[in-house]
Amino acid sequence: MLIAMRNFILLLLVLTRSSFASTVKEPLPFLWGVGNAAFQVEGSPQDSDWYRFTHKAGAIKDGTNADVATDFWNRYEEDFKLAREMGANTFRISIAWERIQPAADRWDMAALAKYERILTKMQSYGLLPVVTLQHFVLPGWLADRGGLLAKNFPEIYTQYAMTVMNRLSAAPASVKLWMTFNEPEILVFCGYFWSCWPPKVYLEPVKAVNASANIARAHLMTVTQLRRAAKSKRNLSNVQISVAKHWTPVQPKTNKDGDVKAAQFYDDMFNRQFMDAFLYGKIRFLMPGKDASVTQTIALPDQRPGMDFISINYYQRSIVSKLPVYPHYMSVTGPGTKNDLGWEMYPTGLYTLLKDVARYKLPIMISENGVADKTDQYRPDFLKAHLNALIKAKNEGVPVVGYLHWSLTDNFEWAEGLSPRFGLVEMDYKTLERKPRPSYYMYRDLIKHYSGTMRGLPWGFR
Ligand code: GCO
Repeated sequence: MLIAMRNFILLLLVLTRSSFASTVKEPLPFLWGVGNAAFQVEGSPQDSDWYRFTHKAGAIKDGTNADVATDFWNRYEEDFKLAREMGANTFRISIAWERIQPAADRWDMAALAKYERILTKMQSYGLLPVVTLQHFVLPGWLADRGGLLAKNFPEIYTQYAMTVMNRLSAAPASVKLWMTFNEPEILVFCGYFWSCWPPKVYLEPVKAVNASANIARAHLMTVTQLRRAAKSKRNLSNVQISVAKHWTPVQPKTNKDGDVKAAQFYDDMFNRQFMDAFLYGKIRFLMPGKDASVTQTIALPDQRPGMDFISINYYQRSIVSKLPVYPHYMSVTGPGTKNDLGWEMYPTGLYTLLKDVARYKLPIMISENGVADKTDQYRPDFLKAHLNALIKAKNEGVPVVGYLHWSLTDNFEWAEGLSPRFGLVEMDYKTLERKPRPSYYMYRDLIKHYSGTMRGLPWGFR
């Protein structure tokens, strides 16, 4: 009798649960994870603007390149295993556009199938995939046509993005969390203003605003097509999309009017104008300089915001002052202790920005946060302090849904080369051996400690 009753109760539970699940979104767990990007880890590169750049004499500070990197293209399973053993439940990667579309009129289905295998393997380790469609790198043929400024860039990008999402949102890869671009503002500023990355032009504000507008148009066009397609295609119906936005909390150097105004301008130019474009279709890009502005409004379907969640990469704050000469502002790192790249470590900034970004009233994922620290002298405390800041904001009601540390392993740090070490796991680039640092174990313990208390929020797709 007892057994029959127990079975009846169990059956009842299953029935209520499944009918409930079909009407209410189940919360995802809090996302604990790590992230990387194709060019920085995969190795075996194809023709791209960055491949060409890394093979130019003197372009990369330490003279290294990303031809092998961590060989993630072949060794991804080792990294999934390490992430899983650390207790992570999420792993962010990016797709190399130049592999999928090696020429304007050629699509490489074998490369797409390889990503499908990588993502399926990832999930067999209990890791939820977060996938970035463009993380700084453009195919060589597109760079030849002008890169971000190419004629029809938004259409070209959208065709690529939809091809990838159509395939990889379906089983077996079943990716539901996507980012169209990584750090568009860094891409634009480094390419057209500060002259650090390809196409490496210096102080070209008109090109910078046009490139920003093209990225925003590409994002909005992709979101529009995705939402239209989602009405009839099941695999796309519960996809969530965002842009990984680098966000720097901005502070004026002094209370003087000039510094305060310069800081406001910098904050708008670097942080807010991008959010207004991606969320509301309000393309209003301004850079210092005559004629350096673009304005346009793009209507979004169903009046929904153009991002389903907010995704933030946080590294440091910016201290801004007025400059008497062009570009009329100067931004420097803060006064606190610096990491190996000279960036201030400032956990309070994570709290400040979360409180600020809460204004957009969407779930917020910290999609990057980490530190260049070769000897791992700072990383364990860095992790603790940043997670404390995150939890403080979450406890005060900010809808934070995840934290992805940058990065699981050391990797290729763009124009700086292989020297900066961002990994919880140290890379021996000669043997490609992966050796967990003390901070790997610290993150494992922190995940374990917080997992019991950190609840997910009712967002997501299940
Ligand atoms: C960026 C990128 C990463 C970097 C990381 C450390 O912010 O530049 O998203 O590719 O490697 O941020 O600088």
